Amino acid sequence: MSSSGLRIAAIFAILSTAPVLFAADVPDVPRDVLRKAAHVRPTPQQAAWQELEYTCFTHFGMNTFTDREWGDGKEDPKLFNPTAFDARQWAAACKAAGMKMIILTAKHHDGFCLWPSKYTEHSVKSSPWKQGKGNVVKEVSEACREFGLKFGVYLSPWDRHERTYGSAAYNTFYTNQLRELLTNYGPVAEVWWDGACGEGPNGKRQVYDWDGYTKVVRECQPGAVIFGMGPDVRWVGNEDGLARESEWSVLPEKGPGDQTAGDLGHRKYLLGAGELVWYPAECDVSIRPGWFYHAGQDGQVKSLEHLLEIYYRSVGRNSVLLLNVPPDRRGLFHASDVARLKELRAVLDETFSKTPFSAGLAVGGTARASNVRGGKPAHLPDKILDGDPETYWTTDDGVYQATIEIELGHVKTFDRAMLQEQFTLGQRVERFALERWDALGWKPIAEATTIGYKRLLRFPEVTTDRVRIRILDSRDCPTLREFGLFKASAREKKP
Ligand code: FUL
Repeated sequence: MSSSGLRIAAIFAILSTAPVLFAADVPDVPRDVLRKAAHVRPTPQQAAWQELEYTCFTHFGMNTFTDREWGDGKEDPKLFNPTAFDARQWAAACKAAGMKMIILTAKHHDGFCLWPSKYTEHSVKSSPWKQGKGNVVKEVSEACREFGLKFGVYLSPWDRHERTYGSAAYNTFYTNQLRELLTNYGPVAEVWWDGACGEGPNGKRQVYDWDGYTKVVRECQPGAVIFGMGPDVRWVGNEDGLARESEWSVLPEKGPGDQTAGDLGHRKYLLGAGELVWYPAECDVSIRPGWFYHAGQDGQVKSLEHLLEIYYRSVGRNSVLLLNVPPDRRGLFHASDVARLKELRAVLDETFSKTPFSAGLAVGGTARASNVRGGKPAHLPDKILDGDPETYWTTDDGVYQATIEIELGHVKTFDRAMLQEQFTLGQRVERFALERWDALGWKPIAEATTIGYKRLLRFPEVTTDRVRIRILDSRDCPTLREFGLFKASAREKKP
């Protein structure tokens, strides 16, 4: 590809949307804009969230009992009556699965609240469950703490029950509820806002006060990230759990709640003005066809193969996976879902090292780089094999291509590779290749575009004692934090 072709590819990636929309009219991206993009960094909250990698969504509420996906708000609270509710069973299953957080639907579009909100009667307090004394939010937040998981809340902005919906008064109602959730249940790591919007009983469409809501989150839970209509975490754009081949965490700015910000004109304008922000992708998907539990879908839990595909194309593509597991009418994760989560964990553990940041089959290898920043020991390429996420290899300024050669010590067989950039310094690599040595020279293994927080590569089995990573293009001097080689579990279907 020519260098101007590369620049055009780069702007597609910056915009992180369908290239075809932009092909005709986007000019070359100058190096200074690329460098600027390469230096946009995550906030500490965004960085901590990214490291979670694999998280759980739990859709539980009125719909669980009406067998619906979207309630209309007219449901009788008496229908909510789980027979064996146990948040510890959810948390234990998530923990064993290697998930790091549970995000609970504290309120879905039907407006029924899983905690006894002071601001409505449409909640667990009007249900027969625990004689109206139950509190799902409290029990789930406590179970998360007990099992060492982060806790997050989905408070649907769209509320089909609340009478004030469609007026300014609803914004006060919503912020009151937000405050309740964010002050009474300990640390909240993520607040989840979709843009769902409708008309209230007055026939008017609700105008949400996203800035006001965001202020409440910042004030009550400064450690939390806000998904979707908030400024911290971006929806990947589909509900299949799949990120793009090139998933950039740096994008033109989108103001909180600005629903028009996604259009081409706005993005181009802001890019021209140099407004770039760290806005990483989250991949949400359900383990079943529906977000809520439906007994009729017990036979449709996603297969191991499907979940592995999702894992490689979300966690392995610079995104966080948010996998929904809907509790059933007992208030428990169904046995089929628990079994599938366990199976997925077992296979991932067989394939990848259980030790975080381990280089796997590359442990003990020796690395040489074409360039080391200032020739300093702190940035030598062996830093990518040391299992220490704090250390990293990087090059001198102005170096956009580089090579690291790794001698594995003896012949190894592998079919998976893992690369990480030191993403807290920015996302830079645009294209790279992995190659193996054989008697006749260097042969390609795989080529890909972005790395970001993590890139997982799958390829047919390779046997060699030497590999090399070639950074083919980078927005500024590249960094690599960790690198690993692995042999897939025999239970993984091979590409
Ligand atoms: C959407 C909702 O409309 C769905 O019911 C579900 O909660 C999904 C995760 O987000 O916006």
